[in-house]
Amino acid sequence: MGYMSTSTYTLYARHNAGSLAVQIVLEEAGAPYSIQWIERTEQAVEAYRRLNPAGKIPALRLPPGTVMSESAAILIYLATTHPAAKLCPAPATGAYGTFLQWMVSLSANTYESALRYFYPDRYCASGAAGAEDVKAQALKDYTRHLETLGGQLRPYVLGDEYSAADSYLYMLVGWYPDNLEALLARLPALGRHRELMRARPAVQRAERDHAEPA
Ligand SMILES: N[C@@H](CCC(=O)N[C@@H](CS)C(=O)NCC(=O)O)C(=O)O
Repeated sequence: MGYMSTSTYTLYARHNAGSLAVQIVLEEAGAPYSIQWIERTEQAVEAYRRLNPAGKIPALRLPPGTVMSESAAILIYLATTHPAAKLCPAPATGAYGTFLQWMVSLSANTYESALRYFYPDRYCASGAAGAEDVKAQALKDYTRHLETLGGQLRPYVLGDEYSAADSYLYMLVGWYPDNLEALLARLPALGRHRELMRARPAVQRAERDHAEPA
């Protein structure tokens, strides 16, 4: 595929997958992009591995031609390289440190527990009973991570400054596999966050595109 330089981004995406937060941030940034949907078939994923050897969604081809993966890294890259969109605090401020902290925590902790919940068999070698245990623990961890951050929203992750961390959190809350209504009732700040996010045109656009086709 090479390092062909273009003026736009290409988002490698899948319906209901981690590319949602990247599309939200591309929309918020007003960045020019196109979407390439990667199907779940073995053949499509095999071809996609030439671009992203891990085979995971999302990946983003940057205008210089580099294809990068890892959702948090992509979001940080976009937020930092589109300063006019104000999707993260200015580097060298304390708030930027807090931004990086939550971006990495959302990826390493919250997203990680979601993956453990949805792919439990990858996390144990002892068959179905073990996978059920992994899944139960993953749900507890998922809940705990959302409680930790949910208790700190004022109303956004960084206080009154909206940032790319909010798109990331919004996506991960949307995947919550247990009783989401009950969670949001218990964590009103998280419920309010969800309402604020849903009112944003960038979120509406990305959600429409990321919905599973009928
Ligand atoms: N750490 C990666 C995780 C990406 C990831 O696992 N994505 C899921 C979709 S949300 C995926 O590609 N799953 C397909 C698979 O693992 O086979 C990131 O943050 O980008």
